Amino acid sequence: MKRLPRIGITCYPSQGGSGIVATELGLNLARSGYSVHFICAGLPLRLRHYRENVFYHEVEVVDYPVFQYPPYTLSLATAMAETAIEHALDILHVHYAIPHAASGYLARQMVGPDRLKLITTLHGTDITLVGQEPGFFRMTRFLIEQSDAVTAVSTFLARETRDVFGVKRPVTVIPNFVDTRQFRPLDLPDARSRYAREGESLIVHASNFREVKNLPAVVDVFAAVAAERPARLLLLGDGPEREPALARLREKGLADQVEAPGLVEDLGEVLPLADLMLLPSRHESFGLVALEAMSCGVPVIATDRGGTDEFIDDGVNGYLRDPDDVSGMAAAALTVLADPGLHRHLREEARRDAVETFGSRCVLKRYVELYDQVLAPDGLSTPGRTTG
Ligand code: GMT
Repeated sequence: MKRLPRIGITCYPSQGGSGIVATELGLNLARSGYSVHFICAGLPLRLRHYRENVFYHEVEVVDYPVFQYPPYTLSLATAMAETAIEHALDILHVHYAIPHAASGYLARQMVGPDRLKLITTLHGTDITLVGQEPGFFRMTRFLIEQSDAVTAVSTFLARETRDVFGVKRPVTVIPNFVDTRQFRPLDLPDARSRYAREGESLIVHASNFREVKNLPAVVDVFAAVAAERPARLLLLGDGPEREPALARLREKGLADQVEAPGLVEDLGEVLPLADLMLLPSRHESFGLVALEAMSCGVPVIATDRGGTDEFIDDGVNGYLRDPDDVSGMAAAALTVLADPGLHRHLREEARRDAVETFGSRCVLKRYVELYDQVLAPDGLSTPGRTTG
């Protein structure tokens, strides 16, 4: 019997969506019998417990007084190559191009391009922001072209990759997915009462609190809603914009209507307690947390910039608004919160779409098909095509 490919996965271990997607992908593959080796700078957030077929290799970054900066990319490349040789990996699947695709490229060259394939999954700012920095542009384009396969988490991101970098190679769209058993509707009045009193609407925002998440809009929309009806805001996650957001809430006299517990590992237990999610990002290539909320039956008012319209249907299972349209977002929130029938309808539609189209099982088989194509004798790609 043909053995299943052995997969190495590299991702950022932090709370960002790319690390979550990579970890969930690896865990699902391991459940299906694949050996999955995570090669990362730290233990990914959702990889805390022992699981069969899952292996974790922490990258030790070598420092030396002569280095101005410790060369993480090179230590990662070495760890990838050593793991690939020792465990006979077939594929390195890297998430977030910079610098993971560079390390993967080096590792593949060290091991031998016939023995080890490189798949790069693009997640967002690796293409829309960081990858376009003049200091990274040429390198990002080179890595996209040199990978054996490239995937993007939305059609928007695949288009952006082709338009901005002028690459001709195929970029396969494999959308993000959600474990619909872990993220499911729950009716838990006791748990909810930790965050909101009887009669109060509970509005949630969850992110890594970076500038792109547009926290001022979260605060302003919440302020507009709270001016009209009893409401509380639940801020989940942590990052540089968390303190400024809390300060803005204090300035508006809303400090005692906010709960900000920081990073919550079991998001699937908390999201279903909310009535509505706000995700007014400056842009989102996908917006995984919005899909997780929808899977919990929580409608989302999300940014209309990026790939959110690939799973949010405005007015049907949530709302899409311009990130600067605070009054539009507040109006949508007030409409849905004031109308239990509409709210129920949105909740049901959100859950249904998450289950039917974006459940792990539907989406993961597309990664498996890609692995098989990349490993097929005639392969998928022709690394080396450059556009100058
Ligand atoms: O690109 C980023 O900002 C980082 C990345 C992350 O690690 O959170 O986020 C991106 O990847 C997620 C998972 O695929 C997507 O759901 C997010 O939309 C995307 N972030 C942005 O496009 C801003």
